[in-house]
Amino acid sequence: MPSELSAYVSDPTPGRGALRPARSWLHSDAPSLSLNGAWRFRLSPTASVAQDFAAEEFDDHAWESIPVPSHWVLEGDGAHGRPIYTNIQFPFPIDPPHVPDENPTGDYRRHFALPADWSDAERIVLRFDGVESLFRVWVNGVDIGSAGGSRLAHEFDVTRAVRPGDNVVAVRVHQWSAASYVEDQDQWWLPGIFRDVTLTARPLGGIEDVWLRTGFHDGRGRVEAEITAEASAFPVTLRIPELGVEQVWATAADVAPVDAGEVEPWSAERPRLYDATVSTAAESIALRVGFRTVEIRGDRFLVNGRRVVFHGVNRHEAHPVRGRVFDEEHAREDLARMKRFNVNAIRTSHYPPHPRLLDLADELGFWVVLECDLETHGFEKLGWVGNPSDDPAWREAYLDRIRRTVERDKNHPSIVIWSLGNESGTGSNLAAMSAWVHARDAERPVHYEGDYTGEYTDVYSRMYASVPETERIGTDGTDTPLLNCTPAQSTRQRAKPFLLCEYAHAMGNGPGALDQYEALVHEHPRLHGGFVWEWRDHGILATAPDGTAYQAYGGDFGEVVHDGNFVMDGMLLSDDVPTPSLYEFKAVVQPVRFVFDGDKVAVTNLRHSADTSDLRFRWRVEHDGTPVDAGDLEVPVVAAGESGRVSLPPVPVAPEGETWLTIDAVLATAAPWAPQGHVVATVQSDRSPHIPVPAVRHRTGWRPDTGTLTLGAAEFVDGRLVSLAGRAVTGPRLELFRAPTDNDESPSDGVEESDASVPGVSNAELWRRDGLDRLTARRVSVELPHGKADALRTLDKVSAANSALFVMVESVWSLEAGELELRVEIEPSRGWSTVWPRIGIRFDLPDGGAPVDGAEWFGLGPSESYPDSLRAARTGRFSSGIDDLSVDYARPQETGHRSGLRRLTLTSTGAKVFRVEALPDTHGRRPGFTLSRHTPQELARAGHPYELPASTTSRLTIDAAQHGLGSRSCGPDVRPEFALRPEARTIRLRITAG
Ligand code: IPT
Repeated sequence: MPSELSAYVSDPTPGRGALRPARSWLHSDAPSLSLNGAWRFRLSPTASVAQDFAAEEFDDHAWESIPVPSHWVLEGDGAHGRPIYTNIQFPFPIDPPHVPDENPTGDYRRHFALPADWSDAERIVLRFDGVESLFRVWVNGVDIGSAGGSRLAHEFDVTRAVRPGDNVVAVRVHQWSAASYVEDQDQWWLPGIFRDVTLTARPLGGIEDVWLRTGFHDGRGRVEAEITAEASAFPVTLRIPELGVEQVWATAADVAPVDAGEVEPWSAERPRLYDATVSTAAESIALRVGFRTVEIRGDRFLVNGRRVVFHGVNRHEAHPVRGRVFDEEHAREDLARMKRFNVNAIRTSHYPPHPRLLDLADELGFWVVLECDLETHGFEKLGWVGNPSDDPAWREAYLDRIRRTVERDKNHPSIVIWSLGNESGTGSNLAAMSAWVHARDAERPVHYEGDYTGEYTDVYSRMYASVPETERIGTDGTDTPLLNCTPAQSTRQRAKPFLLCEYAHAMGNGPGALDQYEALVHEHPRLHGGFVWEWRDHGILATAPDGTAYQAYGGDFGEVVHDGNFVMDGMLLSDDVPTPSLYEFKAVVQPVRFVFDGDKVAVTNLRHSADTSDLRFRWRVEHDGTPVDAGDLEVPVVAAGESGRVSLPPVPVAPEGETWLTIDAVLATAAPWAPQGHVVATVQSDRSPHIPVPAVRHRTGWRPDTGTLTLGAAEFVDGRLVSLAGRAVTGPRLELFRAPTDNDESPSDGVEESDASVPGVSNAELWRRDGLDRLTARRVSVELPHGKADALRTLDKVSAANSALFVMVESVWSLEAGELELRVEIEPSRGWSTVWPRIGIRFDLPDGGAPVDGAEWFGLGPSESYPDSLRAARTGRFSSGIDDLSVDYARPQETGHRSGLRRLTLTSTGAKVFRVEALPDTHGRRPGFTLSRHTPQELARAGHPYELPASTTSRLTIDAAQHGLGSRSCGPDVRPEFALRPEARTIRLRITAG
């Protein structure tokens, strides 16, 4: 590569010619022209292509057309290279600041007509809101400048280059550049002009920039304005019509704080905005201001004087078709969905989103941690040697990034914390960024997780701390120093508010323990909650060889290095489908909590500042899941932080069966993000009288026997079940295996808290070593009772090839009061040393004309649930088709377990096939069930849903127990109390036909 070019591509300092300082993304009435749309495009494999294309007269008619904004790798059906997914790894040699000669380079051209009435503009400015990663601009062949900083805005003065009538703009974009070293976020590498391109006419006497800091003190609003404009632009007028504010500043020196009088404050819960304008004779800027004051007092993070608890998510910009290209309608719907699931905060991981997103956050109401576009994670494997964060050669690049970040979005009330970036080690350049923020915006605290010891940040932050570690952070007087801290540094960090900038890794089926983290927040006020990793999967819509559409992840595009499905770790699937974890999150963080006390219930409002006047309370009573009574519960308005006790209605109790009282807090009127009646919080109370469980009938006098036998709905041949309710059945067989979840498959050693895990070896690997996925059985005996043939007893020894470990399985089929009962005793041998995924029995139900394709049950539902993720599950009656019982995780894995089963009816095209009643064991524990088209072994073998074999056999698994989910794919394993250790278990079922 010619050295001049190489010097350009590998220059850490951020381009040249772009306007500085950066400024706000403003809604101005100055004329502007969107240059979004079709551009001419040519892709070259290297950066060293002739630059003649920049000339005005260059003939581009043979070039193809590409939409702007877009990523070129997602356009043209694979003709423009393909997306690359890496987490920490750099997809090119670590040779900073150099990048490979193979550097895909996109050349873009388009014409535009300069509006005739722009001739009196003072300046014409060309703005790029996002280009990945380094680009250079020419207008009419005139070299304008260059810029790096992919998710940041760059503006250029093109006044001298444009002319009335037709103009040509040419842009060259390199996929790799020095900037790539500081943009190593865990996401797809997606080059191109992926945000808006806009030309604006800056009027003479216009407003360059404005910053309205709108504080809230003692019920009054206060506006501190910073106006950037030429002296000749004055007077400048601030208007907030609704508040009667009309303030004219004759000169820049006159600009002074304005008392806006009594106002309603802005909060994430009541996002009250006031329309404001700031105008000169030549230009008017429209803003929507929210009054709020951010403050740290001791170890509390306060807004408007009240502690904030973040029930947040990490939000990347990801879409299966558009990649990081913003779509306002989709973004709004996504944010509304967050609100419906009780999400109140967003960390913009790990870069500023499209600027419009912050307007939506202001409007819908979120606490936002706005993060700079910065990550150098790939240097970790070098022990951070050469890390740009501590290299003065990169200082200006870091400062440029944070300036562009803060300046662009500074007006938003939703932004309450600035974050310097993510996973960039530590060093003086980060400290310099923080110093710059402190000097520029003294009001909003600075966050950066990598500052473990708290040298330059205002809040203490960690990611993936375990529950006990988080508790230690919230507690004083423990001897254990905090991570990477001396005792003195620990004391410094404990003096600050704490948040988990990432926790509860939501990859695949999981996470568990959300409720344990939540409980800590209410016990230790220093803990301010956190941000689940992450909101959504980043799948890219692709087509399998057989034509099936699927969500692609790392490796699906033939990448040389990649990180597989680690990019699929959201609570939302790529196609916007909420996973059970999102329901769990919603239930765990619900802002209203209930505690029952006899015929009273205490209703506690855990919100930041909003009272409950927007809610209505409804109750209902169900007998064995069937509604018998319902009504409204009169709850007086409860202020934030307060509780109210109210009397419950008389609850009709069923003489037999279960009685459950459910209370829902619902929206009294529609909100911008949910309809009237939307359920915000739910609680259930078990009002059942004691229900005796029929005792196991003790039988003696068994004798070896085989032959054909019918017991109720079951038929046996040689002691083997062959049919149930007239349908062929195979099994039941012992099932100890589940298709490993991403957490089960993780070898990560973040396991200090669990007694069962082996650091560096995944649980799934241990299960495979023990052969749990390939158990075989040997029938030891088949017996019938002496006399009446009303029972059958079998004994099996279950074990795996080349293993001496075994499990004895004793099954007793009998008729009890005319009903068929199956009691299975599962008895492990000595020597099993790992956790087990499940202890269950599996029935395979072949098609038989019409497959078993649905379930109706009374138990926990409607979604799947596991021991450490049970809070969203409620007791009731539910029904579902077989396909909707499983979640389409991007990599097939364990799914569909429904806990707390009482009764289950399997159906086939709507007709009842047979009914299973699950009796609790002597400890009162109930089994769960899974109905699936696939065996765990089949699921475990498939990398994507389309790889699953076609199946007409339905598999019913009844589990005495399941292992928890945990968060080990990036974080702690299943907590010991939810880990399933090998143990003796009993399953008791009553089975009836139809
Ligand atoms: C953490 C990253 O900050 C985040 O971007 C994502 O990669 C997440 O992990 C895992 O999905 S860093 C990790 C080393 C804790």
